[in-house]
Amino acid sequence: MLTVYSEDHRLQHGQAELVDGKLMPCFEMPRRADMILARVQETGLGQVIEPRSFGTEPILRVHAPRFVSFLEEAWTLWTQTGRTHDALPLNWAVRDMRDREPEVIDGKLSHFSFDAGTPITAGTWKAATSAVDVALTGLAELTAGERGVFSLCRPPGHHAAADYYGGYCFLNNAAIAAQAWRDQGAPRVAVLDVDYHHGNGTQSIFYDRDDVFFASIHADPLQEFPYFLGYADEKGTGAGEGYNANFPLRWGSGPDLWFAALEEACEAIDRFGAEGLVVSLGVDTFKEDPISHFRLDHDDYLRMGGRMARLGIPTLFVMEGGYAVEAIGINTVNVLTGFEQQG
Ligand code: OKP
Ligand code: ZN
Repeated sequence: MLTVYSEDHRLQHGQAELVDGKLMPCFEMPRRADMILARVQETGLGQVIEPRSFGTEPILRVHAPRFVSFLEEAWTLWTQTGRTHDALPLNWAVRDMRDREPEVIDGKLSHFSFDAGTPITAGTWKAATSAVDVALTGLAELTAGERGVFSLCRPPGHHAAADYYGGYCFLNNAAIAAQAWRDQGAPRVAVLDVDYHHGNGTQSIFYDRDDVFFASIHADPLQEFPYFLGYADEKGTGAGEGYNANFPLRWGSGPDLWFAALEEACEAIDRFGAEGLVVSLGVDTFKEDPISHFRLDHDDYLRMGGRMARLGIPTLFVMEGGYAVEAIGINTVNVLTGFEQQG
């Protein structure tokens, strides 16, 4: 299988995120991608290629122009106020408060985000746009005839919605690829999100549409981030009704419950009749993940890839989460190997 990878991911290396009421070193770090790339190379998965540049047009098919400009300018505006450390927001609009974009950068950070775990740094824009190029280059290889392609995106994307960032995500790599696939003529695209956390951004982007089916298996939002989206009764709205499927699982869930959900998700994708599949591939479902509470083991990732392959449609794997850094390469490449081994 081809892997698309860019060194530009290194430009996103935040100092700290707010967790447990304390500023802690970021779980989402460059070493994650290094470990995955090393495993791709040591297993001989296939060629590793660099991304081509697609510019902002495909990004603007998914994200709001004001939001994209904000991401591009945020670091400059932040440093103009004399600060050189990472930019983190501090408070948010809830319920009856106003949906306004403030003039000052601190207010803008609040307006365009939903958590304090996602630092904007000097290199964030470059790294985030490069991750989009990695996803779109993977798509181009797929439509040129590959059966499966691995886009080793970093930073991840599935928590980013049309006009807000958070959960270590700035631009929604998977959603941008799915939209580009539609724009290139695929009538129906499915996004299958197997990251431990709900893909709230991707769900939000396609929630009212019947041309992109979204299915997500994740920790119950009653117990886990992002808390406010990802419930089983979210099935889509308007034309999109019936085209969104959530499979929340309780903390402590292991392979039995997880693969039962995967079976249901895959059957729904089959019925939908997708011509293409985008997998939001997070491996934070691993039993030793430091921020998660599922119990998948190394071999489960092989089985996961095998089941995805049986859908029998061109598949773009887009990297999302996974924070057990020593195991992230093994688990990720196991999914890809499992996919390849399934005829
Ligand atoms: C991003 B991806 C940990 C706090 C959770 C946000 C997690 C974002 C995960 N106790 N902070 O879906 O892997
Ligand atoms: Zn995750």
